[in-house]
Amino acid sequence: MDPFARIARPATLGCALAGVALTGCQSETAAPAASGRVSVRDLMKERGLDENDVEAALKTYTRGGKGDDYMIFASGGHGGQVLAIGVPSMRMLKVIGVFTPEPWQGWGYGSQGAKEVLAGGRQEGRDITWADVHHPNLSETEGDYDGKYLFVNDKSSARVAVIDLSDFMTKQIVANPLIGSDHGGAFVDPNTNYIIETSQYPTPLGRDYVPISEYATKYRGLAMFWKFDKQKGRIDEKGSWAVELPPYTQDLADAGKKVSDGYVFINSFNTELATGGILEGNPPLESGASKNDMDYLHIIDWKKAEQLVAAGKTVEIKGVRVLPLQTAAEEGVLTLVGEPKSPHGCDVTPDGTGIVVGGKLDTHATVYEFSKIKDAIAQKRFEGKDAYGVPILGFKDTIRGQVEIGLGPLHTVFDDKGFAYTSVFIETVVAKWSMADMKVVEKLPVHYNIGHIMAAEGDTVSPDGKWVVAMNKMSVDRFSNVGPLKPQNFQLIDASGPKMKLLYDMPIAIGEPHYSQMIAMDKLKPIYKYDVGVNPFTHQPDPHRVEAGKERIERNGRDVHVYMTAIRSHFTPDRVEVNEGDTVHLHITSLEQADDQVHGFSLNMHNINVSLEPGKHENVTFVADRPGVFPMYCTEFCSALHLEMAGYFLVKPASAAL
Ligand code: RUQ
Ligand code: CUA
Repeated sequence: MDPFARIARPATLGCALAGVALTGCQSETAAPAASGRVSVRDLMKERGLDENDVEAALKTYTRGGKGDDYMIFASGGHGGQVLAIGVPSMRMLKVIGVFTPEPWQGWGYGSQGAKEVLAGGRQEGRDITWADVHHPNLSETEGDYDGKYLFVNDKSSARVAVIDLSDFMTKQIVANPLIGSDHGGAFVDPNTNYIIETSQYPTPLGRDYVPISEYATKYRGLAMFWKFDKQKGRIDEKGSWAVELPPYTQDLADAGKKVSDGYVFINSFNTELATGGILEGNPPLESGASKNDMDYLHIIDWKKAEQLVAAGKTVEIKGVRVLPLQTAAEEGVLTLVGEPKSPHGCDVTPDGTGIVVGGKLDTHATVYEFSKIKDAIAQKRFEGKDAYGVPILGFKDTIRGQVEIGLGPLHTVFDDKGFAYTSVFIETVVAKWSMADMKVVEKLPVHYNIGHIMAAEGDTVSPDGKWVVAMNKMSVDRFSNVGPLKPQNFQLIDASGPKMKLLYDMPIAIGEPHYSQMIAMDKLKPIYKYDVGVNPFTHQPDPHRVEAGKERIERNGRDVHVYMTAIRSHFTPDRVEVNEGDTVHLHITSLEQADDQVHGFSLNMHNINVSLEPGKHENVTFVADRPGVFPMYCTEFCSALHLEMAGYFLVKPASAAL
């Protein structure tokens, strides 16, 4: 049956909705709503909607029970997490706990597995429980998203996390011991051999004290190549290495693909080496860093670097093998080329032949031609060397051309029809331009001040087109006011037609997202449940898993092991009594196998809450250092008798135990 048969179709509406499946376009008068339904025209009038609004609604509305076509993985900014969002509905599907404790997922509230992952993110033994999450990147196979893993960086503490997309859980965090911040990264080469992380603000490598007057000689940048073991789904820290870079402030970066596979391109600013010092009478860092007309695009031949590392041409700093700057410069690993001042985005085209750089203080997008870069390096056609001995290629010698974009171009993404889309911060528009003509064909205003931009499968060798998302820094008046701190605004753009069309505003209520990637939903194959007793962090049956009927409490000196199961609607055992000062080890297995039958285990006064998805096994260790009576209960409304899913944890005072 025509779903619109019972909806009156005013002629103006039906005809105006090009591409929308309203049948017929004859002049009809609004039929009285015999069924009791309101006519679309009346609804529009009542809610003050025009035809554009209705088209946008029909293109994004997703009925309950119907999934989305794409998933966005967006950085959660200061929230320290990653957001999963459906497209086109723009429904928030999950906030994945990454660098920051997240109680719903039991992330950082007792789970031994989560504790170990979060411990990987310690810097020099310090817990850092927030992160400035910037750039999620999906794992790739031959330049295409394979739907297996997601990597993301923490700019503030120079860390990288690995998220397993089989269960949407963070499985590893590594902390870079050499640098004080990162920004380029986490991005991958086309076969995810490496997760690449490049520094932002230079420091002495290892962050030890060196007076800032020695900035030029002792402070450095870094490109870290985290070796990824695809079999294990883990970063192999021992197999990882780095390339030392000059103390320019390296910024965004991308890996080459297809013809340019084997190379990495990194933007930089502050090639002036400004270090601030306002009170000392210097210009602020921002103006000191914007004097030169050109900064440097860094070109790293990582396959060559890999060989030199294997040949032992590295020095070890804080346990990391580092290819020294001088070696990188002399051996042709590192080459520079000028780029218009203070660039930001650095994006390799889907075919790998071009590198698009957007300059915040330049109105152009500059496209470098990879084959020209390669020729110039091969023929040693250098214009000179920088102060660190790194060869510099000629700007004119290596570019394909420049596109006049507008004020403040930042990032560029691509579609399947040869168009590029550049975010333009100051002008607050998306500029769509033709890569063949190097000309802007359309500008679409967005609200407001777009930072990053993302397209469906936009960073792969075969983008899908269809959808573009503007990730706007401000929302100002787009939503009801929630006080001075306002959400940022994701705007969904239909990019399938000849003209871009703005469809939907989505507030992001947790931190400032920077980058995101959008993957076709059919590439993701998350599991529905764990086999009973599986530890998600090892994917193996846990050695402490508990079978039904084998629940027990075992004491071994001052260690008490509680082997517990959870199933609707009880924990077994539901009474645990220990002595003050005992170390308690909870081993809890969920015996559930039905979809979405989740329990949670919380313990009063102990800051403990773990999530028990179907089949999952969790271990929790703590010291019972406070005598008393503490209810424990299930934190998920799992059944009619959910409130009854509870028990008591009793700690006998040391005095009474004697
Ligand atoms: S960066 S927009 Cu990491 Cu462009 Cu923020
Ligand atoms: Cu189990 Cu509520």
